[in-house]
Amino acid sequence: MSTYNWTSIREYREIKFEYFEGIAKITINRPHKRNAFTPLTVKEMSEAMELARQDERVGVVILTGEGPDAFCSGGDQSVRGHGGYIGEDAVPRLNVLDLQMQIRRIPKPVIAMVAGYAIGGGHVLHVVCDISIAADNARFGQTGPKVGSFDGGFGASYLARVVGQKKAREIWFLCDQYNAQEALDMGLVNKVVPLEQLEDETIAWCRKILEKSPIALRMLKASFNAELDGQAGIQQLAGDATLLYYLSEEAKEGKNAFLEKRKPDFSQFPKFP
Ligand code: S0N
Repeated sequence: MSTYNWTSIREYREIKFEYFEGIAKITINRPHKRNAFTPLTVKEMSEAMELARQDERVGVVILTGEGPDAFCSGGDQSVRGHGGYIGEDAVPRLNVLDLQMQIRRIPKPVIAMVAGYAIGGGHVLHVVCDISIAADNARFGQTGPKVGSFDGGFGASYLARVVGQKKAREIWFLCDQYNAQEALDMGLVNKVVPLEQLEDETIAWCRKILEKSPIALRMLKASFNAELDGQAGIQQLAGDATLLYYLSEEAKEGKNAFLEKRKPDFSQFPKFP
């Protein structure tokens, strides 16, 4: 039970989406299934993530699961069909891959608040978050080769950047589970706290982040991503450079000159070394 005054931003069927003092919280709300996700869960998370991105009040996003038993146990195997997970429209999807991209591209830090199991596709979700804070009951692992699936995208390559090639291969090839201390030791999470302190600790990290320069945070996130994300990473970083340029008098001179039907005067601006 949270002691913070979260207010609901929008009602959903399989997630909760709430706001408190600059923080958006997205909670997978299927505790009876250890917070396994269906196509609808992912669709709702995706919409909430986009709303959090567009909301100028929001400086940081928390991703979590309802209850103490699980952050997320991955794709709901009971709706896994021929070519993906089957939703109400009977179409098979792997839409969690789009959500992973959104988590990486939202220009605000995303913190995974992990109690209980972070397994399979649920483990990948915490891996792609910028920061992971774990309760002491957290357990981490991949199950793909055991249940007939694999995530060869961020779930493999980015995991290897986080914990190293040997450890990432061990995690996927053996499908073992790791406790919170083991996760901390391999650099898979940033901090481990007693379960009852998990939300307090996460909010404290959010508040420290919210004190910082939003543009500096945005540029840092894009910079960390750029190398691994290739052309898409460069596009994000370059887009942010354009955003900054748009804020300058130099760029405004170009726009103003066009609107005033005159020749732009860029001579007044410094030619930095
Ligand atoms: C999480 C585990 C270890 C918890 O064990 P515990 O505490 O003993 O609880 P259980 O009794 O096992 O579970 C309680 C109830 O919850 C149901 N449940 C749990 N997890 C799932 C799940 N993933 N899907 C459906 N139901 C689930 C249990 O069945 C039980 O229900 P009842 O009480 O009715 O019996 C343990 O539960 C566990 O190991 N779970 C399975 C973990 C797993 O293998 N997940 C799937 C891994 N794969 C993915 O996530 C793929 C994701 C994906 O979309 C993808 C992405 C990119 C590329 C490819 C893919 C792809 O799918 O292939």
